[in-house]
Amino acid sequence: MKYNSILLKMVAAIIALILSGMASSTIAQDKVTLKVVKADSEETAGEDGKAANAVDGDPGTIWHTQWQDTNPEHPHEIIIELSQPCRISGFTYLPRQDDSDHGNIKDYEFYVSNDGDDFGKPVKKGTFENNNDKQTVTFDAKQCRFIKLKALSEVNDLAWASAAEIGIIETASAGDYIKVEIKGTLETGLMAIGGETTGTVIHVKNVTWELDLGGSKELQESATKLNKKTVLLTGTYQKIKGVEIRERHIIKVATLNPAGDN
Ligand SMILES: [Ca+2]
Repeated sequence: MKYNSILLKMVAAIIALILSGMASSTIAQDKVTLKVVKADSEETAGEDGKAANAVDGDPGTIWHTQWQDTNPEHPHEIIIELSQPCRISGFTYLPRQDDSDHGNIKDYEFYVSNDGDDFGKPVKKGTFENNNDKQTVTFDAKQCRFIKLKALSEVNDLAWASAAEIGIIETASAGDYIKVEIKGTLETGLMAIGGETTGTVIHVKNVTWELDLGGSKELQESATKLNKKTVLLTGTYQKIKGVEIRERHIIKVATLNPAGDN
């Protein structure tokens, strides 16, 4: 009897390990997308130079400041919103890829912001190379929701600014996280949440959270030992894109301890 129960526990632990591997292999972080929220000027009559072209992923389309009826002077600026707050360590500027250099930015300032209003001082100032290669500018990582590229001058000292694509460089630890401390009932074993199978969950009142034990043997052992028990755990909350359901709410566990039975 005793031997059987030990064997069962070992099998359960192995299943939990396999499931945690399956769960982490089917998840993918939300990709950050960019949206232009403001540009001081855009040419939409003489050509399709709308600001949104700077983030449409197509090197063949450009943002270009007005040139048909009026030629507003520098500085020019474009403000871009990220689909989620992000840690970035730089940005990229792809000049227009046709045979013109009109609007190619020479001197620039780059800003970041959390609210889209207060951009403070530039995180970087510089001068782009005078060619149409993609230019990458890096700086110490900054958390932000908005970026602003300000053009101070043009390669031929003309009035315009243009861009084929503007992008961001996300740092490895991209995205926001929320630290959590949860007391609830742990459950390990094969179960389904909205069509997804998962290995370990915690029930708190009527809410069930998926747990990511990060492949830690120690945490797996604790989870097996604490099955159906009241536990206190700490970790970080993440929203992850699911395969069968749109969003999965997952707690990446840092510590897992018994909280006394009740
Ligand atoms: Ca484009």
